[in-house]
Amino acid sequence: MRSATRVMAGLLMAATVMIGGARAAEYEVRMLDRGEAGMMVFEPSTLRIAPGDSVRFRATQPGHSAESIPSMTPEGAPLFKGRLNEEITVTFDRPGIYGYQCKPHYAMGMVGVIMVGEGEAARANLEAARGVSHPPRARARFQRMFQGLAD
Ligand SMILES: [Cu+2]
Repeated sequence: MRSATRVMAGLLMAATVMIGGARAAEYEVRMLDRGEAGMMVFEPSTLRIAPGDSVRFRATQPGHSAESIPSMTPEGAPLFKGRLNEEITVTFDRPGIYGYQCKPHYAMGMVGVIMVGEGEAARANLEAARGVSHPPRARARFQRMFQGLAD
């Protein structure tokens, strides 16, 4: 049952939409009090997407938000900032690493990373993003996420 649900979620996340003739995907990140990685999480907390794809931050449970961490955003890319309980959809046009947080639960480690694009362009700000300092729980989760993006 659990795995069937996951497969369905995966199919939904991979649903593609047509934008100006190019195929762009829309992904979903849920904001949760409790997930597979523990308390106060974005799920999935790591995404690899293509330029032009968008991510919908779902207010699955109340009390959360999604907003950019400016020091973990590619140079020149727009910042996003959802209010508490707000569901936002963000389109990522510029390649690179995007770190984001839930404002109320940043110190509890409610953070996530989106890698846009592939190769050099996607990693242009990787070292800068990895070098940003955070409270201990956020730091620990970011470290695991960056390990997952290393290959
Ligand atoms: Cu939160």
